[in-house]
Amino acid sequence: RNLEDTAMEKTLLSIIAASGSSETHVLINKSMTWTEAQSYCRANHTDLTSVRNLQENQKVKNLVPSNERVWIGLFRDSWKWLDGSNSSFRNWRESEPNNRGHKEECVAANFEKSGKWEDWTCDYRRSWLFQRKW
Ligand SMILES: [Ca+2]
Repeated sequence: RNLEDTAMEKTLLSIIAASGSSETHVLINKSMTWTEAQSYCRANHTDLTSVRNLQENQKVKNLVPSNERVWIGLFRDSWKWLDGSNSSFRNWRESEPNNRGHKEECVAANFEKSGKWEDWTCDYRRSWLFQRKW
């Protein structure tokens, strides 16, 4: 494979991603901090998963074992999605976000609780979800 082929492939993938109707979520069972997971995603031209509605929550619920908490792409900048998604959907667990110790900046979905969200310190190591649009 030469460089030109690789460039072409990237372009094609970008086009498909931009038009993307079908979005795939992938669970990575390798414990990382939220920031490490984000870096890994960025290096692969993707992002940690956005959960923008109940339908997407169901999608990821089918993917993650029900005893797990996983990082998702939401972070405290008045709660924004990494990929820039706009959505008013919120799925916080009761009494969350509670910002314990004033340093809980990242969000994990708790699949013991149907994927409800909890804010956590970003340096906690856990599995994580990323999304790809091809
Ligand atoms: Ca919390």
